[in-house]
Amino acid sequence: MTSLKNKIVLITGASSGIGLSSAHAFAKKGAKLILAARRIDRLNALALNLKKDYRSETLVLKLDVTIESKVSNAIEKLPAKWKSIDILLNNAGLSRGLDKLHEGSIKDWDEMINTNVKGLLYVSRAVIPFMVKQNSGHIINIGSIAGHEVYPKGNVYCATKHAVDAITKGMRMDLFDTDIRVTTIDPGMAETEFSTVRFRGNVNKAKAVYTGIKPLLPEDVADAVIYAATRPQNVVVAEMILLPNKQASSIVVHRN
Ligand code: NDP
Ligand code: 8X3
Repeated sequence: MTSLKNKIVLITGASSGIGLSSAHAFAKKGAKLILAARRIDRLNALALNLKKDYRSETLVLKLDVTIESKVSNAIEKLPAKWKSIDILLNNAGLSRGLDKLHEGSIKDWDEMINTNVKGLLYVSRAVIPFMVKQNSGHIINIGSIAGHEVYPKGNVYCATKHAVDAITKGMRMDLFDTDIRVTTIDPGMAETEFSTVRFRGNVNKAKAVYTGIKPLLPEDVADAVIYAATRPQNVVVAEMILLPNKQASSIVVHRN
């Protein structure tokens, strides 16, 4: 098993959902955490909780992953003792809208592409050179079942997650001669703020997504992340698709 004690873990999108649950799970294992997102108040509250619950050392980073100059600057300016990141959890992401392509909002498309694809690339481009220099590290991307299948009106969101799948495979090939590991964890329906963000605060519409099914909890996804991160160094969990029971594919869902 790989111990996570004192490992430095950078989590993007740590202010909510899967990122927040992963922060707790890594902290419980004794990791030191760089918590990144745009909502700094939430990150500060999380850092306090982690300190209280696990005596964790954390660094809070206000970061919008869509702004390349800010990303590279933030990573470059990390204090020396935080620079050697052991695990990068590329989790920040979102969906906006659920529309037929020819009726979709270009602003929504830009936001999804800028966050889920370009944001993940910017953070990876900034962090991986340090990993290559130290010849160790683990990149864990949060993809999606939507990176394996397309569902009606999911067009651009699915495209961004297919891109994450391609980028993950590319990363693994480009790093194959190093000791760096690359993983993608690809969940199906997980109840987080994801659907509230997708439907711009329409809570009823968001709740309806999970009606009659027991979705994944963000803790379930965090569990899978920890599983991948703690395998022995000779083992790479390349890809893990995680579905709630009674979801057989993006659109085949049995609801009570
Ligand atoms: P949440 O909405 O609960 O969390 C999303 C996180 O991403 C927030 O912490 C948010 O932080 C962060 N984020 C969004 N945009 C940016 C940005 N520009 N810069 C920095 N951080 C950003 O949703 P989930 O936890 O569900 O989503 C996490 C990941 O899981 C996403 O990549 C999503 O696509 C993926 N996923 C989710 C599934 C689900 O059903 N929930 C299933 C499969 C995959 P802030 O707003 O503070 O910046
Ligand atoms: C999130 C899961 O099915 O809503 O990636 O696209 S889904």
